[in-house]
Amino acid sequence: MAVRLLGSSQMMNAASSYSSSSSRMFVHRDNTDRKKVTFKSTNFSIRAHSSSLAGESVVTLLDYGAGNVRSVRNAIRHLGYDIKDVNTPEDILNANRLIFPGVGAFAPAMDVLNLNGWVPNANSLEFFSAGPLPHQFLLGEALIEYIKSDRPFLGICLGLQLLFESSEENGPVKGLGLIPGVVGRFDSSIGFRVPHIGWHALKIVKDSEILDDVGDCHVYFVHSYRAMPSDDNKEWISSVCNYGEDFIASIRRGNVHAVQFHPEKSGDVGLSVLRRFLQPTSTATRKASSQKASKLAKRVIACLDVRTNDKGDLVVTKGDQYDVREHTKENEVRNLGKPVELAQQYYKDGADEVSFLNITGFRDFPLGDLPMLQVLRYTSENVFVPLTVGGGIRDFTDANGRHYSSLEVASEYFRSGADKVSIGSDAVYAAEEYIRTGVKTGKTSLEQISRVYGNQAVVVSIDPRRVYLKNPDDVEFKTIRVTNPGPNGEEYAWYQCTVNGGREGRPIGAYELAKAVEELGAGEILLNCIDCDGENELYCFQVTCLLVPQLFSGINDFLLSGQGKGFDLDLIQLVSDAVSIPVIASSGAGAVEHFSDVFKKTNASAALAAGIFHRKEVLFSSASPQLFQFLMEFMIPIRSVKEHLLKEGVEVRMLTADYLPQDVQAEKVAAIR
Ligand code: 1PR
Repeated sequence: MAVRLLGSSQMMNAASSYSSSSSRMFVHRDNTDRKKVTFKSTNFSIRAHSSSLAGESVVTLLDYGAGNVRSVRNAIRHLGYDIKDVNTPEDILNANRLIFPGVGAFAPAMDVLNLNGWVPNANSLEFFSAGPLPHQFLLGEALIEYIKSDRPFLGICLGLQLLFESSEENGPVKGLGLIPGVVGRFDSSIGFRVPHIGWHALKIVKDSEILDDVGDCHVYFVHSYRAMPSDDNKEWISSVCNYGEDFIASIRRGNVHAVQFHPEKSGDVGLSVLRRFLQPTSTATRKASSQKASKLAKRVIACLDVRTNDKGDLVVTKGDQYDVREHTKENEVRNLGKPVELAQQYYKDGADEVSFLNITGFRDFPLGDLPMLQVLRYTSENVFVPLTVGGGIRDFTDANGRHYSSLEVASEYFRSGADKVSIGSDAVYAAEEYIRTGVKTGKTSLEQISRVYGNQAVVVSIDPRRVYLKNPDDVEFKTIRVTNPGPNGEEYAWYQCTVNGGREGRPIGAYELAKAVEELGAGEILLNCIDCDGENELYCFQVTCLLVPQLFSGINDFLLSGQGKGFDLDLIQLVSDAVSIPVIASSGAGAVEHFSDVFKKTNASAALAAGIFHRKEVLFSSASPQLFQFLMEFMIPIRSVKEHLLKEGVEVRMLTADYLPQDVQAEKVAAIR
């Protein structure tokens, strides 16, 4: 019997039904009272042999279809390698180099390793789940044997955790048992936000060739569980990180490597980790590491609001308080460029993440919007930082009466290259219902997607408007005393959530919504503010500077001095205090100081901006070639923002290319003036 799978919850069923008829496994119950399968001892000998497919340019990939492995595939291909997928235990034993990018949760991943193979299907996987065994070994047994024989292996994220004895995730659940230790959850009670999402520098504790290019650079992590260093496992550890406590960031023993971070999402540095694994003979020298303590870096995220314009083209647009139409006779949708090109540009400029928001998703069906899926596919081929996509994630019935679940919509986004999905309107309805009934139905899009893909893959996008009050007791929602009084001298406000792109106000506050969605499974909050969205004084000033050349030299000073109104700090602090998951501050950035303000005055983990990054694109296209070159090199807002943050003592991830010595910069400027 074959079981057709869409996600990891189905994998659990597949594994359970197989285990009951298999004589090769023990079956036991753990404290979750869920049927579990574990390996018999693996005292057998498997002779690995080379397959003609496993040539030097081929990498074997163990992908069981539970999340976005497209990025790992893209990164491997980007480095010039072909991929052979594992379908059977023999494929593991025949590999020359094996990469295991574990995704999803620990228990379902172990359940898959307790199977003895699968056959790929166009959009999902069909697993052999019972009946006569078509293969001699289980996948996990083959994996243990492969690793024990010191063959080239790279585990990524869950692919590291599964090597340990067990995990507390939905458990305890037994792991492969190769490394002593238990994988546990980060402790959010000590003031650290969980999941641990973002860029962190490593403390390298032993020579691990694949980390030779990393030095002090930051790499990208996203996880809620971690393995801890101990005397029993210290021989394995090659680097650690500190997030409230030390955790294992990578291991190395002989040819066996595993990393808790995501090299495929860590930009050029991450690609170099993969390259060094794939070409271990590379002679490049090791980059020095200062070993200085690193905190989780604050993230700077570029956001692209995407929609189809009146001509039918998918464009990046940007509204002012969500109004994206030009105030001209034609009333066209503001067109700021092409989504794939802009995303690539921001990646090169140093954006820590890129978000696409399909802003007409509330009325259009995203799976009917194939261009958006294409945008994701193309972008993920060349952009090696996390990609989030939002807009229209909800259940939908099309004109032919076919029903699509929000999980199917999200799955399609993940398969197309998204690392996270962002839910707006549907999360508001789910939170309202949850607050009203106090019952988690498990059926909302938020709950379903986070159950299958993990809460780190689910962002809730909140679109509130500030409502001023004379008296804080006038509403049933959480109010704040505002820093700047309202138009009639009001000293208080609450933040009313909206749906449908800000068109409809709902009877729920941002504070209440944030708390409810955290309980329902959100891993992160994207906190917009309609009142602050899309400040454009900076753009006007830049245009003026170009038209009046004498002012040109003032642009950089202006960028560093700031003119826009900035983030709504009251709102951001209100919501960050409500939850223990990371909060992304959004809306209103118009100057570099706004970023340092938001990081110094609130507990935001990341700051997202759109207008400040896009508008130079329009501006630059009218510049002379020399001026264009100058602007591109020195007026990159993302770089300016990060340099400013660094100067202000805020830890951020910098590109290695950003550290251009001052004299080289001065020479370049002189050459074009
Ligand atoms: O409700 O699940 O379909 O999701 C719709 C998503 O689209 C939501 O995340 C919602 O915020 C977004 N959205 C809907 N309409 C608009 C619009 O602009 N007309 N854009 C819209 C929201 C906010 C950010 C923006 C920041 C930073 N835009 O995307 O980029 O505010 O801008 P700034 O730096 O220029 O101030 P669903």
